[in-house]
Amino acid sequence: MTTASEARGQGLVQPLTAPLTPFVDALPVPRRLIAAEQHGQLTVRIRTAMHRFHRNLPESRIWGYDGTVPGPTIEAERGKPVMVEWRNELEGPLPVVETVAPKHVDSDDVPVQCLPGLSGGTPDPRAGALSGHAVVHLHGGLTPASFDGWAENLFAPGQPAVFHYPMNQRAALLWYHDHVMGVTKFDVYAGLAGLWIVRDERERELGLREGPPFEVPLLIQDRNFNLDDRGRLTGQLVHKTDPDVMEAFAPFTVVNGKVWPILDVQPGTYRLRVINGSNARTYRLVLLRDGNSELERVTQIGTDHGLLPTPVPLPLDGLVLASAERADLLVDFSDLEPGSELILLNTASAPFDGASFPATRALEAASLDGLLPFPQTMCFRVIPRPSASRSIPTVLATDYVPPPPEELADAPRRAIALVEREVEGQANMLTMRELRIVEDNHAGPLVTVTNGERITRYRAVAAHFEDVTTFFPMLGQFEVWQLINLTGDTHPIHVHLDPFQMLARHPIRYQIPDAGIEDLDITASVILGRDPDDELGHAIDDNERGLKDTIRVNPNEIVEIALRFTTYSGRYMYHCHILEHEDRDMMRPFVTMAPELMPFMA
Ligand SMILES: [Cu+2]
Repeated sequence: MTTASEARGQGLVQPLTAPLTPFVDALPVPRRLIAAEQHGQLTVRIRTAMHRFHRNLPESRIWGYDGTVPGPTIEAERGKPVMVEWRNELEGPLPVVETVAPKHVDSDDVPVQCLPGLSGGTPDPRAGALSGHAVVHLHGGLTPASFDGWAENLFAPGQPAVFHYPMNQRAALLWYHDHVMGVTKFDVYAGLAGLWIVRDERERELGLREGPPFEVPLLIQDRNFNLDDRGRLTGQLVHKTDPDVMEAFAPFTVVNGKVWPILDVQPGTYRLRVINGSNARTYRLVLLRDGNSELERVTQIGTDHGLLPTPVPLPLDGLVLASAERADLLVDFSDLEPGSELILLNTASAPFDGASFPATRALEAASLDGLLPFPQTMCFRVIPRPSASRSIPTVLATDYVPPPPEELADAPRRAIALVEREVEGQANMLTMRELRIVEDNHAGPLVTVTNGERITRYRAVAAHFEDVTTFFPMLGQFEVWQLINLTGDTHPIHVHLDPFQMLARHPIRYQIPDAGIEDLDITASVILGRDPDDELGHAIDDNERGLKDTIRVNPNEIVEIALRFTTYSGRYMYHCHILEHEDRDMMRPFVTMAPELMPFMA
């Protein structure tokens, strides 16, 4: 039997029948809130509201900035400060049912995360008691610490918060979202996310599109919904995990607040500002026409913190975006006949571990075991208009400088091990173990990193968010951070404040003895060099060579990044951007320091 979704999915093979029809709702474009039109002074009300995720779904209760999902897109100018009064008017309870299903699969062996409803789980009353504490973080913002949205500095409903954003930073697509300690996964899932675009003269010199119809922001998220007692979708948001998978990977892909929307496009060049705003899901996006990959239509011009030095093609397998990563894309539809349809499809199974999947096989990407029952993301349909393609500039950013090797040679180096620990009767706990080099005669649990003849010995000095702060980077000085992944999944690691640059991905192999992972201590031996069973490329994609604030650290690898904090002193955070990891407990503080204050640190 051919379902409507298969027919509309251009031959896409799906193991489950989609309970919602894809590509029937028009892609919404969030309302623009242009700071210059309001003298840089904005008020955003954080409200409980109703939102319809699909025309065949009842309305859903949500929490949204200005009561919408996504919130309004704030547009700012480089160098022109923006003040936002974030007015918390939330009314509880949390509009999301939180549950842990009792089993990973249902009676038909279908992983429960592929299915709507609670799958036998009971709603968590503690989540149901959440009444709407909030704190807003501008992701990618070069923001003074007081206004960065420290995860514990909350404002309850009725309590005011006025944040100042200097906007002394490159043009880029940022996003603002909730960051409350321990419950970011619920608050963002409930709808608390919006886009923030910084614009500057360089982009205007290049003639890049600004605003509708040719500049289109795409905030991609996954969501799940409850069922009524007759098995019909209710629209109530469900955050469901299971005993095997502690992250929520929801079956329905939502773009700008609609499930599987469709966008009518003119035969011209579009600028798509794409961001993955999902809790946990990584996307590998492929553009298909008549079942064939047409990635060559797409050129990437920018990444997390704005323009790349030169345009780059997408990776052959497709554009990988983990949670919070962004891409600025130019897509050429100019040669297409009216009525042509192109589908943006996701080929990344979940949890994502970096494994490749060829774009040529994209139609077979659906996978129940891979928690990807419905790979379709959205559809573009060409409408009759005169054709107008635009040439793509060959030189983009003129201010991009790679980190100077001589400064890196003397740079302080910090090592962080990403570690997953099983906890009896509870979800696994993920932490970032900050490592300190120890003497050769040190006794006790150690992480050794062997690079050829050289062995570096470390002990863990911090693991949990509330452990002592150990990172005090000096303003103006380059640092090199090594992120050592000792888990089986890819983690998108986000550092607040200034952007950073990718230096290297080193393949590693490692051993952790039984009981080697304790609450703080860890015993592991890490050897640089490829494991024979490791099939990952560990390459740096061209689009990872720009200014990044979130970087994927794949299994069996060490990622090295060069950071330099430039402007603001204070207490900031770095964390995994898989929200279920961040909340449990893959987040750590660091304090940026003016050099003149360092001698006075006790
Ligand atoms: Cu993680």
